[in-house]
Amino acid sequence: MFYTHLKTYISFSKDNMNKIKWRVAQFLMLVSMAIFNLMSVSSEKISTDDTFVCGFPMVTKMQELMLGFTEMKIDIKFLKKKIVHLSKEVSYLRKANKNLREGHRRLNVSLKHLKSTCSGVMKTDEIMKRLSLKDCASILKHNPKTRGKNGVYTIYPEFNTKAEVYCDMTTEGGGWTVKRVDGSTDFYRTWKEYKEGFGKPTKNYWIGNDVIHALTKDRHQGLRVDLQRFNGNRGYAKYSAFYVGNERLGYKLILSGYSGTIGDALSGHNGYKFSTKDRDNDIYGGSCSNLYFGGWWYRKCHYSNLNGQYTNSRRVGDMYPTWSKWLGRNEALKTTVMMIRS
Ligand SMILES: [Ca+2]
Repeated sequence: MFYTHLKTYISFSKDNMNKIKWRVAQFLMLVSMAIFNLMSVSSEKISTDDTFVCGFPMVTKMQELMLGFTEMKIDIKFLKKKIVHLSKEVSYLRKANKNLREGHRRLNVSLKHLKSTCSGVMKTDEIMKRLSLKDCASILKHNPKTRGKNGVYTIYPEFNTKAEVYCDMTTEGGGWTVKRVDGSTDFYRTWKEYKEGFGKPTKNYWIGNDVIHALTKDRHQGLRVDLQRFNGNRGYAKYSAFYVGNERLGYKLILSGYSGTIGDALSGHNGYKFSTKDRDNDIYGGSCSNLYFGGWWYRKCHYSNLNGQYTNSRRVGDMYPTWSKWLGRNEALKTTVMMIRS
C-alpha cells in the first residue's frame, strides 16, 4: 500500500520535471531568438520606420518570453504545493505502516493468548477426567457403552495417581477393578514392587498397594475373590466392606461382610499389615513372606496365600496360592482373582 502510493507520486514528479525541462528549453530557445534579432538590428543602418519594422519581431518574442516566465512560475508554485502534499502523504503512510506493524504484533499476541486458552480447555478436560474416572465402576457409570467390554482401562484413584487396570465389565453388572494371578508372573516380590504394582493388566498383575489404598480410602468398596481349581471347579467369596491403609500404616487390611461359596479365609487377616520378602510386618517370630513365598497380610502366618508361589498342578502346600477354608486344605489353585468395586 505504502509503496504503491510512493511509486504513484514519484511518477507524478517525473512528469512535472519533464514539463519544467520542456519549459526551460523553450525559454532558452526564445532567448536565443531574441539575441539573434537584436544583433541583426544593431548591425544594420536603419530608419525610424525600419526600427519599427525590424524591432517588431523582437517585441513579440519578448512578450512570449514573459509569458513563458509566468507559466513557469505557476508550474513551480504548483509543484511546491505538490511537494508539500507529497511530504504529508509520506508522513501519513509512514504512520499507517507503523500502525500496521503494531496491529500485526497485537494479532500475534492475541493468537498466542487464543492458543493458551485452547490449551486451557484441554487441561480442563483432563481435570474432569481425573476427577471422574476413579475406578472401573466410575468408567462404567460415565460410559455405559463399556458394559460387557472387559479389558484394560485407565483410572485415576487420586488426582495425581494414574493406573492401567483390568476392568471386569460383566460380572454382576460389571465395574470391578481386578488383580489376578494365572501363574505367568512371579509374585515373590519386594515391598516397593507391591507398593507400585507389577505385571501386565491384560494377563497377570498386582495393581499396587498405593492404588488399592487410594481406591478404598474415600469410597466404600467391596471385595470379590474368584478362585478356580485345577479340576475346573470355581467358587467365590465376597466382602461388603474392604479397605487397605496407607504405606505408613503398613497397608493394613480392614474388611467385613463375608458371603460366598468358598468360606471366609480372609477375615483371619483382618487388622494385619502387609508383609513382603524384604519387609516383615507379621507377628510371627520369623518372616511369613520368606516361608510362604508371597506378599500378603500375614498374621502368624496365613489362612489364605493367594500371592504364593504358583505351581502348574494340584499340589498341597502352604507356600502355594491357597484358600484353606474352601477344601479344608491348602490346595494350589489354578487362578485367583481379586476384584474391587465401589
Ligand atoms: Ca515376623
